[in-house]
Amino acid sequence: MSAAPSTLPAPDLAGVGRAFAGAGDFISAEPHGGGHINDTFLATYVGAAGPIRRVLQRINETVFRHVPALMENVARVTAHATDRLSGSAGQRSLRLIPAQAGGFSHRDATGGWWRCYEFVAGAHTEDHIQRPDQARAAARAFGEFQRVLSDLPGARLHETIPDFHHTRRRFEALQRAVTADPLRRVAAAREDIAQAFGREPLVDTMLALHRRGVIPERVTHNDAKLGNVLLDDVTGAAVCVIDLDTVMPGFAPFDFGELVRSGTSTAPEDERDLSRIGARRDIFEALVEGYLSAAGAFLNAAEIANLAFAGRVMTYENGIRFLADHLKGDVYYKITRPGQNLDRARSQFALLRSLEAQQTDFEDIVRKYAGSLAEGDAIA
Ligand code: GN1
Ligand code: MG
Repeated sequence: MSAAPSTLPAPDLAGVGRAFAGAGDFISAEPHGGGHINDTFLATYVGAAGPIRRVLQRINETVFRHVPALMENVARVTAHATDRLSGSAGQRSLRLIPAQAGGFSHRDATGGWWRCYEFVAGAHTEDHIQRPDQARAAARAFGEFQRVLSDLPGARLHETIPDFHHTRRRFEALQRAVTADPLRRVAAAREDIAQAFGREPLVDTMLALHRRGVIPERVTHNDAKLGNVLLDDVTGAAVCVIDLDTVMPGFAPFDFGELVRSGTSTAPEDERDLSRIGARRDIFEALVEGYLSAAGAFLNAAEIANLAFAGRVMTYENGIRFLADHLKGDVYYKITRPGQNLDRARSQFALLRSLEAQQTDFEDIVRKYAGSLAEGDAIA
């Protein structure tokens, strides 16, 4: 679930398909995958050696305002990751196909921006973590993704959505929504707003650790969930991290935290029966094991010490985003029934309470897999 998809005119897929470099003759393209933000198509070409498939994607400019900057990020990140992962038997990187006219994007006659990726065969996505092996695979994949990008050379990446995980700014947005109350929804959400405001201490900790030089800025994915990893059809192993539009500067623990938020709950994101919501310990443990097996080598002690905490922050941040959107009239997250964003906010706060209740245990799990943490790195 996510921002509303684009409502652009039906694309000239053949024209778009031909705009990218040499795969033979364009045959056809059909909608592909379950993404809610961009429009994605699987295209078939026929080349000298037989059929070739590619992924064509129209980028949602309502969500991503500055496509050239976004594409510069994606091109740098995929080139570097491809280089770092080449020769390894495990994970690979998405690879962009150049446009015939140069660069990696094509602007169609209606002004829409397109890009083209190599198709990764023999792999699929799964929406929700149900088993520890999925959690381990996904967390390892994002750890590996961060690891190979930890030495990305050159300038800081562009912020494709400014302040995306700036929890203080998200908190301020909620405050503004409460004050404006454009749809008179505040009265019925008093309890939820009180929960949100009562947890304000969660807001600044990571930012303060960053300002003190304790938590570094790195290249992070920023939407780390199982659904953004291609899994091998046969073995279930992670093959490739996808959905790279939000790859930008961030804090490594927040990717882990987003895996915790999106993956540990016993119930769906919009569950209304709060008694059904809890954070699964077995999934949390598998996330820690998988993530640290890849990222443990480059993270500093403070980042590791704040992994469990980051799970609480990301759960809180998503909760206040859903709540603010409910108060504003569901302008960002699509809903399929009235009150769904309020339900989502409530489910996030219920998950947060469960994470809080298991805080000591979960921090012990991190310590167990991290070996010894340096003294003095406060677990917030
Ligand atoms: C959106 O579309 P999806 O599910 O990958 C959102 C995430 C939220 C998530 C909550 C660009 O992601 O930040 O965590 O919904 N992505 C954007 O379900 O806002
Ligand atoms: Mg996605």
